[in-house]
Amino acid sequence: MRIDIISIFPDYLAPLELSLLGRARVGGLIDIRTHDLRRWTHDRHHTVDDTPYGGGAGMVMKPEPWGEAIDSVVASDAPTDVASDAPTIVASAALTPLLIVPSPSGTRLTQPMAERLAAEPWLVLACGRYEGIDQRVIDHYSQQLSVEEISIGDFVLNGGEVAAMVIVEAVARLLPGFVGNAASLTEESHAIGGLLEYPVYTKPASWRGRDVPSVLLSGDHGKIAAWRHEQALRRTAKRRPDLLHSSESVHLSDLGSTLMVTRATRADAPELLTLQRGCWVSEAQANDALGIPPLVESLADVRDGIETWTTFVVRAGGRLVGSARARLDEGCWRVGRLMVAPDLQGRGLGRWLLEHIEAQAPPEAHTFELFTGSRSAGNLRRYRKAGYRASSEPPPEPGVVVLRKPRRR
Ligand code: 6GU
Repeated sequence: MRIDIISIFPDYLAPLELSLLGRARVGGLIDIRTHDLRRWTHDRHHTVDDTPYGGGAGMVMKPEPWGEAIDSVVASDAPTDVASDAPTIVASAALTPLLIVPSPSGTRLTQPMAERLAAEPWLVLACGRYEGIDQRVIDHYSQQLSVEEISIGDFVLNGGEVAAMVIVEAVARLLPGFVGNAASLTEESHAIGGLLEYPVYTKPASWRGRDVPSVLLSGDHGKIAAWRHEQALRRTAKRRPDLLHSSESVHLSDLGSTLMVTRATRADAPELLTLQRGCWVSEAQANDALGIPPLVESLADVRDGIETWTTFVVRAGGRLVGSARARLDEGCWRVGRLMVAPDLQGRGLGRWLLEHIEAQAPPEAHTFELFTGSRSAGNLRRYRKAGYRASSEPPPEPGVVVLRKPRRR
């Protein structure tokens, strides 16, 4: 990935040379180039700001230096394959960067946003100072590039540089190869079901009279997982109740017990049959299709399904409350039979299951695919929100819509 950062204080960005980020730069994983905006001024004082039209306090950054700077960076050589130091050959259409303008008035940076940015080949960050950059710069580049104004939180900094460093760090660490242990990425705060991370402990077992919670020394991994989950929920409820109430999180506390997710076995077939019938009635009614497979399959069919698909079941206090399955078909991870018990719908469990089944895709999978009834408005909305878009492929059967989403690495 290439990242260009334009600022009147390029020295402010020196920490980007340190630690893991510095190593990723030296190793060629990421090509960060900083630029001094004043290079694109032409007066003796290298003026970059002026008073605001309409009056008011503070200064506004002039459009001309920004225009020249961004034009020059965008027109510079396309991102290079820094690992080999050889320029990447860009076929026909020239690569254009995503332009990011850090601003307290921007959209708030979130982990899903960082993940989306990490999939871009080239980012240009334009760090404003003072009261901001003349709006015409943003309007002008919005016509030729994707432009995003991004805030890192509800507070005000003196300029975009620190925010740019926050954005760069949040994005760079998601690049494949940035951190050795990929599991440490998926288990951290905001990555699992929208919950904050549980508290962690290391040796010694007793410190200044405080003991590590005994469950962590028990060696019982089931109990440890349940305890950590409980702690994560408590923390989230106390510190960030907004996360529990957002549709992104699994509102597990309402389910009255810890959820257990396991690979389905033949023994799950009877309950799965019951659950899928309960779940597909409304789908069948909405689409006027009472003969759909989930409603008419026999117990033997469900057993066969478990054996031919990677199937997961979710249990709450022993009760089977959800399931999803998938299998690989020519690079496509086909997801199906996503279901949540009717009385537990609307709490994010379906979304969690979808993310879980997506995460099981083998490395060869480049696309996720699923389908739903063309009149199942709720499903269509939920899948759209999860990044799926209708595909132009002919549907496997009439009355359904095939939805796809490219896999993000
Ligand atoms: Cl991106 N810039 C500035 N100046 N202040 C901020 C911010 C950005 N995000 C939060 N506060």
